[in-house]
Amino acid sequence: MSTMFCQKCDQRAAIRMRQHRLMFCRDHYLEWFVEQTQRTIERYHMFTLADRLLLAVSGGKDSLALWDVLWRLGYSVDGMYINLGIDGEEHYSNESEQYCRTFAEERGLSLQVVNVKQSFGQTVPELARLRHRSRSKPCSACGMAKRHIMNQAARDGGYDVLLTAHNLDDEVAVLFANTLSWNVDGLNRQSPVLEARDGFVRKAKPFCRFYERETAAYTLLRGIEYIEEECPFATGSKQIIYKEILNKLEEEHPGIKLHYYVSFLKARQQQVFQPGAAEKVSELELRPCPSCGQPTTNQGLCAFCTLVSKAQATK
Ligand code: Q46
Ligand code: ZN
Ligand code: ZN
Repeated sequence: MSTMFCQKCDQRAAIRMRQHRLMFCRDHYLEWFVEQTQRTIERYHMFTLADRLLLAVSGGKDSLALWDVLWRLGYSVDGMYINLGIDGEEHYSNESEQYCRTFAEERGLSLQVVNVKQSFGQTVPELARLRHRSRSKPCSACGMAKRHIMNQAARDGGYDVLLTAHNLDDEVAVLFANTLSWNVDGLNRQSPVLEARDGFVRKAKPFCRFYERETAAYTLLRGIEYIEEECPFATGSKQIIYKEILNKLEEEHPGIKLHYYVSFLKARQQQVFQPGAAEKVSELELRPCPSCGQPTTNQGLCAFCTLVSKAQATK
């Protein structure tokens, strides 16, 4: 194969992005990536330099890459790591925490850590077993706990926006799942930005237009160290299967994932996915949880506090 060169200088290309018809050397790629992040932030009016941002970091490549980019762009962004108490082969949660701590220390950034076992008495897999004894994967309880803890931290800390590092591959996998079941409420809620409402903090996903391959290349070329091990519960998930299918499509049709996502956002903007009657009713019925004060549709405690009180009762 002939040598490929950067489109901006005479260096060898470090990355070729068929979907954008672009090739860059290391330095020009890093520059492009930071510029594109800023463009996405502006395109969707996500936040400004005046906002206080809280970023959910997992120790993985996407969240650490996002923290690095926002820090370089001069945003005021703190990190938040939730230690879920997941073991895996290498004590997955503790190792991930260490990557986040090292990253923050090296750059003088502020990181908050919540250890679920220490704060709520049980690890996430233990809490999940209390909820659904029969299920082998703790993912639904895990997702609920993460959303709850993040929102609480953002509210308590007076942050303007809560950020996550979901990339395009994550977004199209969710979109695919929502389209397969015509989950109109899910489609309506899927957005690069979700405005604050009824006790939920404003949320944004500045990496939503980057392919996973692009965030991986940024982390690698920037020399950011991150946890390579995946959560042991991630294997065999539907999301991974959807990602594989979408990757096959992308191989044949470079750019199709971005097209799928962008066309969806356009349709959403045209209000093709109006919230269903069920969601309208539940919106009206949101009330603060008597224990934590976060919004819930439950009559008494919210789902997370219910689980934690169960855990305390079993001790
Ligand atoms: S939900 Fe499930 Fe993830 Fe929680 S238990 Fe692991 S795979 S970390 S995004
Ligand atoms: Zn170059
Ligand atoms: Zn609660």
